Amino acid sequence: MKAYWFDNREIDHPTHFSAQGDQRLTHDSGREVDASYLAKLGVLYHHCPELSAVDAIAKDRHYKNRDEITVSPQAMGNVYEDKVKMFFHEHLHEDEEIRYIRDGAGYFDVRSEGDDWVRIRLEKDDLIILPAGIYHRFTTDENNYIKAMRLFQDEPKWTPLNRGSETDTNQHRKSYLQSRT
Ligand code: KMT
Ligand code: NI
Repeated sequence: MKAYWFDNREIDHPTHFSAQGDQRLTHDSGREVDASYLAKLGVLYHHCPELSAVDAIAKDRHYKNRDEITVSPQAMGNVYEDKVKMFFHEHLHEDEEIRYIRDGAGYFDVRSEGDDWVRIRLEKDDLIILPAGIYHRFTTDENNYIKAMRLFQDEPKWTPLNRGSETDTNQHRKSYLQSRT
């Protein structure tokens, strides 16, 4: 895991720019964000080389279900590009989102207190917990490959609610903002 302030202005690999899509570049401002600031946002990180650690977290938080998803052109075929664009739409969920990376890498961007993006790079064995109500988005990196375990408290219900006037007044959003202060 590495977290840093997202640099909106970055054009870091001009040769890949149009072919790969801007969202998959690093956008690293060089200003790091530490785990304690993530915790302030309600974002929790765990390094889990052993699956037993994931099982313990799942048990502790009353998670009953899980699945595995591979996001890559090989696994998804021609819907891959559309999926990646969809994941990158800023949204929230009314439930916690837990992701455990099994292989490959990707970025979760989360909104800071000042509504700036913090980019969190996750690789194999990284586990992240995003609280309900936080605005976020996801993208693969330039390698276009991530395999992740998704954990669900009950049914796979993590409908993305795209940011807008309705999400700003959503009860889960309000609760999240209250928990952050
Ligand atoms: C999400 O929440 O955007 C996803 O599940 C993306 C794939 S899991 C790394
Ligand atoms: Ni999400």
